[in-house]
Amino acid sequence: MEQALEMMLQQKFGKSIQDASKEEIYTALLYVTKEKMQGMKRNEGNRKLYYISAEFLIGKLLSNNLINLGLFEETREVLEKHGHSLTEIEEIELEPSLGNGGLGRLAACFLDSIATLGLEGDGVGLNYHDGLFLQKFHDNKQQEEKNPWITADSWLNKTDVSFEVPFKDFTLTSTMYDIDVPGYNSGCNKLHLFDIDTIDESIIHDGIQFDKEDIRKNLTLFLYPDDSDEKGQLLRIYQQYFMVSNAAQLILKEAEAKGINLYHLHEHVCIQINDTHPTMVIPELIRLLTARGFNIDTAIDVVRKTCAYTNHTILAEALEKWPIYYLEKVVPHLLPIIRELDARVRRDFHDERVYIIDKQDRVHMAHIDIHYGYAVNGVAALHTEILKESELKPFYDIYPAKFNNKTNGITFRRWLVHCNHSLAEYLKELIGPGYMENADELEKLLAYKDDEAVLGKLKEIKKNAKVELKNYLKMTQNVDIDENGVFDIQIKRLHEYKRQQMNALYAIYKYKEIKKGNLPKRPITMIFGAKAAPAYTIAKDIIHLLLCLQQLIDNDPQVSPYLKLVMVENYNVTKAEKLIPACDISEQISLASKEASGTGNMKFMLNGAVTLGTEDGANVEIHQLVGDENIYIFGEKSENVIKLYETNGYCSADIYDNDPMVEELVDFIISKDLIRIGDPVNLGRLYKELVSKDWFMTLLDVKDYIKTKEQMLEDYEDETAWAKKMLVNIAKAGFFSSDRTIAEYNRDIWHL
Ligand code: H53
Repeated sequence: MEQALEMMLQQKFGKSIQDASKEEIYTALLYVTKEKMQGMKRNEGNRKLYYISAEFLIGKLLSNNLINLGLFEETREVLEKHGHSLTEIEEIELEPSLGNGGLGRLAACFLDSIATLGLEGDGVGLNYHDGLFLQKFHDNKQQEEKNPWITADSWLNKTDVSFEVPFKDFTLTSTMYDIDVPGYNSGCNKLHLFDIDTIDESIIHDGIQFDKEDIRKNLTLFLYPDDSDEKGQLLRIYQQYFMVSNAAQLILKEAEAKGINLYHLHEHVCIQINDTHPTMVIPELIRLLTARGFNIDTAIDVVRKTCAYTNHTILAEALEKWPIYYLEKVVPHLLPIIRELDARVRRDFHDERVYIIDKQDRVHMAHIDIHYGYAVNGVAALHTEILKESELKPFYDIYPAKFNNKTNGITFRRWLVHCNHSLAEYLKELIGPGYMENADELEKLLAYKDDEAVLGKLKEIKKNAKVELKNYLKMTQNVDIDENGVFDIQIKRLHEYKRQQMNALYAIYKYKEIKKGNLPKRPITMIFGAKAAPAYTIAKDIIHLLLCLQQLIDNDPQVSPYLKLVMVENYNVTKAEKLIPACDISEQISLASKEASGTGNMKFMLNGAVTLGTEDGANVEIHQLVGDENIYIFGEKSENVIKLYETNGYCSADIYDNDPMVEELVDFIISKDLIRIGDPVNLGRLYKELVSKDWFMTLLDVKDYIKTKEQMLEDYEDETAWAKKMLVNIAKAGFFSSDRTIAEYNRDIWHL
């Protein structure tokens, strides 16, 4: 590495490591790493996977690639020898925000594990120039700015692969960019990102505004452009079709190059449809096969044996239904095929709940996936049960064999080895390096459950991580936190079902308690990180409430020594990597039944945080693994929540009117204290929402939540008992390795 780096620095900048700037060292490292990856063997198999996804939240790649190439330690040492630190060099890399949350990060973890298991599988997505918006806080409100990440020197490799993508009024020519995906101790795959050459970043003005109709200039500008109006929704259809038409053409091109008989395509190719965004790949592939002479029956049959679908949500709003009229405006050539697919369903099943086109002339994308794919999976045990027993029951009744569960996972290379290097090293010392490839070996840690020295060391590692976070927050946001406090962290997309608003009510509770003189035994540091979709009004109101609370607490000398609330600006993968190792209490407080899985919950436990959660998503499996002693569960169970929805049995106003404690907490949102700081429109709207609607049942669970968190804070004071909980959480996290998840996908669905 030292030699390679020296040579690259000479070649690019005519400098030695000694004289080079951080930027120059970063660039040289980038190219050294790229060269190494180009020299790697590509994974090969009998059947190749194409993982199509609107999001790939890959994060910064330098360290991750170095780890997987086995060069991480060496690079650290070389840099240190010359007075640099890899952490500092890494700061120079811009994070590609090609995803929003769990869905996109899961896709990135999966690419890592697919390559690591030596499977042949490439990702296919879009090369968004500005990714998800950059979040800034101004006047205690979120502002959106553009978030460019593509620079002259980047991980992208331009290829000469290009396709013609036909839309109603014009045809676009694509360019394919590749990012190498090296496996850990294994071969290499690729992430293919499609783009067009005519994108014009200069059309963006006033934050993230742009002309939504100028498709040639805007197609791959942003991930999830504002779709609160028709123009925005049409743009999403343009993006989705562009993504899948390129994917389908790439798949056929590669198959033909390998000499595969397309009538046997399914024996050589498998397509994973990640959520409904890539659904149009089904009619598109049928279209392309019929254009090559297939009759429609055979085309449908081959495609059905090729495509599999992962569902990531039961929220109706996230299950896409596109008006036919939109599809007609963008991709009229797909409509005859979609109508044919619907006609076949109507012929075979007399149940309008499973039709593809509904009475309002909307196309249900998930229905296409389920009828015309060969596998459907949920992402955690409870989620899959809910799909089978309620959300998708009519489909499960028709195709029981298609349904299966694949509990999500995370790559330990990024979420332990990279983000918490000292914990990873200590574990290696204690139980050997085997856990890096076989995560189940983490259980060996259980042998040290009563070992004071080991527990002490775990505490020390946590403390150091807190100090690092403290320094980072000071440097980036100029906020001060106390490393002796308990760190309580909720970082995830801002959504009412995830209930950041319930956590805000806890902050209000604690604020009032401290005002009354009921002081906590040690300072409590509540940390939030979340972006709200630009058009999601209530989510933005929740951010406003949190920022106002932050200011209120900071300015109150009576409260601030005991309570701190920090909203981390522009929460992203890089920030998650700093926050997770420092966490004591992991907030996983979604309304039971609504969080399909969650993956942050897994990252936190792996890093020794204890979960405060509802019986939702993968929390259920975490609970089973660690046992009652090592997790704090509260709130209504999912069966009851589902019943409440079915019977319209929940009325937040009843709780508000009859419970003085709840009333007091909610009223604080529009109290003089807060209105003085904040915007009465935002705070008033949020107050009203909670009292008169509260669709995600905050008030139902808030008291149990507060009680359970108080218990947790009390238990935290028994340091040895708490350290044992940390140890058990780490030891039991092995199940959540994405290597396990991917091995299951391959065993049950992909057969690569
Ligand atoms: O997907 C994660 C789950 C999580 C779920 C998330 C998700 C998105 O991030 C975006 C859209 C969507 O439909 C689902 O909310 O529970 O862990 C990966 O499966």
